[in-house]
Amino acid sequence: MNTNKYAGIYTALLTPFDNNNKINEKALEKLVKYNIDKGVKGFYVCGSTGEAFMLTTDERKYVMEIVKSVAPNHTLIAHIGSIHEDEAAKLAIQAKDLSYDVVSSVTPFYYKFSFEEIKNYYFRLADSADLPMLVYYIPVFSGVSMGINEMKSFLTDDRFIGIKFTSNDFFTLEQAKAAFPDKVVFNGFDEMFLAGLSMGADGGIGSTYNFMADKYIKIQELFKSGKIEEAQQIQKEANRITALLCKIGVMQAEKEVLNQLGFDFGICRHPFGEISSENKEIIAKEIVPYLA
Ligand code: MN9
Repeated sequence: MNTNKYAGIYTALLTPFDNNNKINEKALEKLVKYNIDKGVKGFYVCGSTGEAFMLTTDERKYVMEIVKSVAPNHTLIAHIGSIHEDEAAKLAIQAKDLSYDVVSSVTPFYYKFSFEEIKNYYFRLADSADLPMLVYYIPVFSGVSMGINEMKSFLTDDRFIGIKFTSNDFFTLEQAKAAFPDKVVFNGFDEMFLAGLSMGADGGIGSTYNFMADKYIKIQELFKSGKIEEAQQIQKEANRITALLCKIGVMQAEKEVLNQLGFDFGICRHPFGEISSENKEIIAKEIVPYLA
């Protein structure tokens, strides 16, 4: 069974904006406290879900500061990834200054970088951060696919603690965990959390955790005690909701859920659009009443 010190459930925080499109500090503080009360192990800060690539470097630093101020004793992972490598390095240093536990980066995207270039990007950042590095693997968004051999080139290095694995290639996940049992692997697709656990994931990092962390904590507990059917039942309940979120637009819908729960998260930044009143109605009737 997993005993990795990083194992557990981490909320991939959404970023709240006010009516002037500025970061809403109070709303973020409230959500972090709410997730702490639910029992999460920590937070993944400014990842895809946090609209990282639509924030300035200063805004990313500001979000990191807010989260640290409310959760000083939780495990905090700063996503610092950017294809502007100097900005990523700057964020890495800021994460260190703010006493974050781990830095993480998406694989550099958009241009078709070679694996050698990708590797050098990570190694340079791992050095500038002087913090443990978690590779953020998300081929569907980044366009970068890796197999076990590519993953090995990170996991054999002491500076790398593991992988945030947002892919349904569970065979590779299993191979990574089998070859490196002491490294941490986080499941990235919430709707497949139980599957990820069964193939060796040590926990999960997810966007639907913002308001359903309790469900994933429970799934992991049940999995550990061998109560698989009960775990499946909760995964199924969560997935009914996640399917609706995906249909509407995941992050836009998640912010609307939080708004309806009283968190004042506003809307996503452009180019994301607003969701329709019909979809708000669906969220009110088919999602919000089912959240604890
Ligand atoms: O942080 C999230 N990944 C992305 C993880 O948004 C790309 C997931 O939580 C998904 O939003 C979720 C729905 O597909 O699993």
